[in-house]
Amino acid sequence: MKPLSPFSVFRQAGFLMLAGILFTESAISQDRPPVASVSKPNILFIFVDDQSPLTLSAYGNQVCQTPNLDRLAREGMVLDNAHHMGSWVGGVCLPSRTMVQTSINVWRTQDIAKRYPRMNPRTYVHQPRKLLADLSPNDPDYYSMPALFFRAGYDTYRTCKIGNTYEGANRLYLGRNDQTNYGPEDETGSWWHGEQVMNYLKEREKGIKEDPFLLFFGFTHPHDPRNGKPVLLDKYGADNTDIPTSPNPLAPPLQANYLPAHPFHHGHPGLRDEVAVQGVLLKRDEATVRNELGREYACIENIDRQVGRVLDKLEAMGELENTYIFYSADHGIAVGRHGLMGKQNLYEHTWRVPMIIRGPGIKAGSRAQGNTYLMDLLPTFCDLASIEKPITFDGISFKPVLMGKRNTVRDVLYGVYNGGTKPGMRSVKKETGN
Ligand SMILES: [Ca+2]
Repeated sequence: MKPLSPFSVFRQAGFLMLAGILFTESAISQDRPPVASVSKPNILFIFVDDQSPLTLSAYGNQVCQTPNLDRLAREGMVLDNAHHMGSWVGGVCLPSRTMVQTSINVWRTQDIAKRYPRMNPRTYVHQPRKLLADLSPNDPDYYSMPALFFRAGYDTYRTCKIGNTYEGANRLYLGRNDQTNYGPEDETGSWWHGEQVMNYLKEREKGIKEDPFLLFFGFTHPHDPRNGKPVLLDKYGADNTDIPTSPNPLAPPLQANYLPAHPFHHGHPGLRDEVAVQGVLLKRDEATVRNELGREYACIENIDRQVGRVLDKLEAMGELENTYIFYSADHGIAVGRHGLMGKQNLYEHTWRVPMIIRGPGIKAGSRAQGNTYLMDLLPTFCDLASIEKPITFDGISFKPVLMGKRNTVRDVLYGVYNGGTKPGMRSVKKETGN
């Protein structure tokens, strides 16, 4: 069946008329609810690039140290069966991030993901209020995360990487400080993203910002090149440039499903992730893979430190208990499992994503299957913020899971990857559990 564009969906549903009734007034006047919104919860969305849940102690990892994410899990809920839906391109980030910000499914992201070129930091002018004012209900971005939350009276802010992401929504956050940070130093690495959020919270502390907030707290790591901070590289027995020829005993052990080569061709000839990752290239020997794991863990622990800074700040400001915190990644990654390095596959280590949530009404230390996709995040955010769900969403809210009322929100999960040779690969997982 031919994929439906957002516009064709609107037409089929007679949605233009409905949208005219529900949304035209606010689109024209930019009305925002005045005071009632202050009682709404804040949402802090922490979103990292290329991280398998299997790297976190909340999912059984015993080497990578993430005390602040452990705290989130201890004080909140862990979902064991959260997934991204897949990709039609090697840059899995792009459809994934489009799904996150619009709640449309993987096939429909093909219609809009590349509508806008990536931000050029040298020429970019951030003018979200003008763009929001000009948005038509016929435009898919009208129903994107920053636009929906702006109209609901939220202050929206974003920091993340620049490339392979959905620019149609990125440009609509009221505050935006994006930079691509693969460096080992603070100003070129994850600390910089943390510092942007800290600066935002300091402004809020001064009373400059009072509306409830939606913070898109994104990181560039642990996507490669995994240039860890020297002190953390030492801890995990890894080196950014001097790749060992024999395993460093301090490096993380190989995973149980490590293979020196994939048993058959993965279906994507010349794929960057499988042939050109800095420090790895075509090598899959133990020393190289363990070094790369050490670099990955160093990057993850550094992200954890930034999460800790922000959690402590929210707590000191008295905002923590009114804030829903979500931690997830745009997809998982192999890093040696099954002889692969990349994310262009549908093994569990890649198809699944971390999903840890803390917030009002969520039982501390709880766990559920969930059976969620990343495109369910926006409907869940809307549900928690009492924002009406537009008809454009393909995802569904998993608030009932967060509140302990259900274990899953669907029984069957589908995954796809066809960014390489066609027709590509598919995965179906049936897991009941309600
Ligand atoms: Ca990614």
